[in-house]
Amino acid sequence: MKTQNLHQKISHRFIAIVVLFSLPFSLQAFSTFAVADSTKPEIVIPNRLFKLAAQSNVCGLDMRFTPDALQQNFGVELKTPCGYLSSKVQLASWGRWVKGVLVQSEGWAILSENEAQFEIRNVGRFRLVINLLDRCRQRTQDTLYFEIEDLSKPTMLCASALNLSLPGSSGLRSDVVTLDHEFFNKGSKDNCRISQYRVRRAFYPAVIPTMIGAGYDTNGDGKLDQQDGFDLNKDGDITDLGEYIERRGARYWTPLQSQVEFFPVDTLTSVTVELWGIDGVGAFNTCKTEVSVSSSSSADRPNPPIIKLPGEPPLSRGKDILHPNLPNPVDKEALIYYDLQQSGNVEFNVYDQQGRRVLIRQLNGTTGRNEILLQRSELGHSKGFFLYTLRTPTAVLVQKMLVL
Ligand SMILES: [Ca+2]
Ligand SMILES: [Ca+2]
Ligand SMILES: [Ca+2]
Repeated sequence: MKTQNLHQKISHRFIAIVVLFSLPFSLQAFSTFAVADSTKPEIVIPNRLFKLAAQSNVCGLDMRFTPDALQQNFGVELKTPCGYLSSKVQLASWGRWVKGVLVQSEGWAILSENEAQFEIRNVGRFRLVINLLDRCRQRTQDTLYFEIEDLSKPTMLCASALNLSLPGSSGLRSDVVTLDHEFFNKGSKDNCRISQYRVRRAFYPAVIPTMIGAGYDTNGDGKLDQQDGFDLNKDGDITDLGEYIERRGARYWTPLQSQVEFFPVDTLTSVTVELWGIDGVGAFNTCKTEVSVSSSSSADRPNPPIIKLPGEPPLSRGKDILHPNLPNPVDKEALIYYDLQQSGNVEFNVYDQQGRRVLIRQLNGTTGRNEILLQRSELGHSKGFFLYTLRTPTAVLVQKMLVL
């Protein structure tokens, strides 16, 4: 390209010299001729619409607008047969933003004029007007558009395990503690901003009567399932956005709401709470925390649960733990808890008595309590003792189970 420009430059000069020495033109006539002859600078834009991803740490992009950066980011070529003098850009956003908040939704708002680099601090549509000036003082202007999209999920941080004491003052129904999402959140963030926080809690079948009493059986059929929920985003549908009661393994989860409740019946187990953060484009992420519930009044403690459940082991602190399966021996299904000190990928394997691996699962474990639900049918037809292992980022843990 440079050689070509040089070549063109030389041929222009050659024509000028020939004109100057061979023809009796006046100086006025020559200058008019020279301007008319030089080729205008050209801005080659192969595409006019671009999609760019916002940086994961900020809601926007740090952009440079030098010729090299324009070429690299947008494939723009600046052609100046007469010699490059300068290129300047005007950057505008669709709508006006102040500190990440949209204050005017329509119209182009100019963000920068003639700056070689600029820190864009919002997402959305942008217009870039390029002005190219060559050494013959000829200008060309062209425009391209790009959109910066937020593709980064929120980073969720949950409060460390909580010990919660119920007031226990005036009977079962009033002995309830309600905590909102802020209570569990200890500084979650997003590259843009988290538009919604939601929270839900796990419960075992033994807690169903209490949950029904607390109003979670929204269709009033005496059962808790996916038909029950709260239409938080008011689209007439409770099957979206975790607005329904969900069963995962041995536990149920309440719909996502702005707050969660703890009841006297919770004094029997620790309660896992899940906090959700949803950013402006609907990308979400979650974290979990454990709540141990105690009641200050023994008179308010509930009767033993109607359905006998195997006790959930206490959460381990200080090292990764693979707990014994519940129940043991295994008849139809088994629940296996494991505790991690740090979230990460873990591998779960089950081996039969001959040492053959009969099951492998790659799991994404979170800090604190995790669970694996195992179906008897997944283990083939063998009976007797099986070994199961969990490979965590820091340890390989082994347990034994008896399968009927
Ligand atoms: Ca985001
Ligand atoms: Ca129901
Ligand atoms: Ca809905």
